[in-house]
Amino acid sequence: MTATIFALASAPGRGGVSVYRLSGPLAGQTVETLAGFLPTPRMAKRARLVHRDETIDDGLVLWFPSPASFTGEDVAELHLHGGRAVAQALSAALVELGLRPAEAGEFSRRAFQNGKLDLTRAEAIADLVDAETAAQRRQALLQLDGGLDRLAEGWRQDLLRALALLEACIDFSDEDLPDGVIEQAADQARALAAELDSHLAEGIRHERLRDGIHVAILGAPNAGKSSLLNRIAGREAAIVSATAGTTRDIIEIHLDLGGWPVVLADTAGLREAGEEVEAEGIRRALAKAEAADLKLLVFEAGLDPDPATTSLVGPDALVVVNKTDQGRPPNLVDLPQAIMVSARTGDGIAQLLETLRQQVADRFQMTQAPALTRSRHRAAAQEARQALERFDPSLGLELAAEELRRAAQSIGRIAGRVDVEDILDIVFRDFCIGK
Ligand SMILES: Nc1nc2c(ncn2[C@@H]2O[C@H](COP(=O)(O)OP(=O)(O)O)[C@@H](O)[C@H]2O)c(=O)[nH]1
Ligand SMILES: [Mg+2]
Repeated sequence: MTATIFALASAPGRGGVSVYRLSGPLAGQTVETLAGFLPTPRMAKRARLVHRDETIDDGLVLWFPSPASFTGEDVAELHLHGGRAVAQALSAALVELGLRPAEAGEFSRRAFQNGKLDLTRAEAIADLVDAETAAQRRQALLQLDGGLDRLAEGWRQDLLRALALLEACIDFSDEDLPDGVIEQAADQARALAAELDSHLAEGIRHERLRDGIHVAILGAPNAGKSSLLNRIAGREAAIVSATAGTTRDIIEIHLDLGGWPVVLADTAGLREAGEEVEAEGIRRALAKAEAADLKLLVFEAGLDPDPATTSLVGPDALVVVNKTDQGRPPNLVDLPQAIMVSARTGDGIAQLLETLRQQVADRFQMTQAPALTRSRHRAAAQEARQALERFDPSLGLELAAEELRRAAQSIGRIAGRVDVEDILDIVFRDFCIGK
């Protein structure tokens, strides 16, 4: 028999309400034992929960009989006073009554297995729980709405239709077939390939939105990169030192920039390395610059722009001139649209952040929804794309049909319609307990 599981589904502060969720065959019987009754389905009812003549708490109980519940199983919810003693007494009682604590993601996993959620919606729940900014929340809600599931299922149906056309050609002899059937299948495959290309191109940006948009701070040693990061972070996140070359590792802070999730990374100074550790820092700084979505290039007012940093000026870089508080005029030869700041006094930082926000918004404003938001989705779409690349009816109908079958299989993996066991662990691994 399936185990009945329970978990604290909310994490309240002191004085808050704790919601416990129970799911499985023992859920109803457990509520009856503790509350003395089973409430009308989906109606909250006040109850005193008693176990072995000891009152655990006075709260609300809800009853969601199978199949109309989140997991599709019998589900009960107990809304109790938040507090450690209540949690301890309840957990002990539930375990004694034969339930066990749920593992991370186990409720969603059961919902998926009972056909209540497809994988993209399950992932959207995890994303919503993790969403830290408005843009991430909106993206998660779109996916929770089933947009990606419908999109992928539409692609899969297109592939299955094209496959059916080809199979008809294989099964019947030439003379029985209406003209143009093979061409029709080939047209469908071509159209789908083009659509996959456009979604794959945009998918990277959606993944970035999910994971955070990466901005690297680069510049010569002592230009004030670490001070700038600290000023933006509002705390001592990076070690600032008057000795050149002290930032040897990468320090990152996460920002909510007007709704956009930004990961801002400090780096070591760009110059000839004096010692081995520093050389490694510079190597990492350049790798970070390469991988970043945007770069903040920091120059020091009054000094000639150093060639290493100047070489990084480009459309994905913002030029910042720091230490404007020292009264030395900025040397702006070859530096377009520089933003003047002082990490020391905070002057210009608001304008820098606003410019950065605009750049991020310009780049990441999405045109395509729903979207491939995870590398898992992209990998599946890419596999399908490769199968369509190989698809060529002129090389033999059986071979061509096989490629369509492969493409449909890959696309089916996005929503979890095929090869389910392989991907379940990957998907539910990152969930939190109680979801
Ligand atoms: N006057 C002034 N000094 C600054 C400013 N920003 C940084 N510094 C100083 O410049 C030195 C190097 O700063 P740091 O942030 O470690 O530079 P990094 O090597 O680019 O990370 C430190 O002594 C800072 O106090 C600024 O805006 N004005
Ligand atoms: Mg530094």
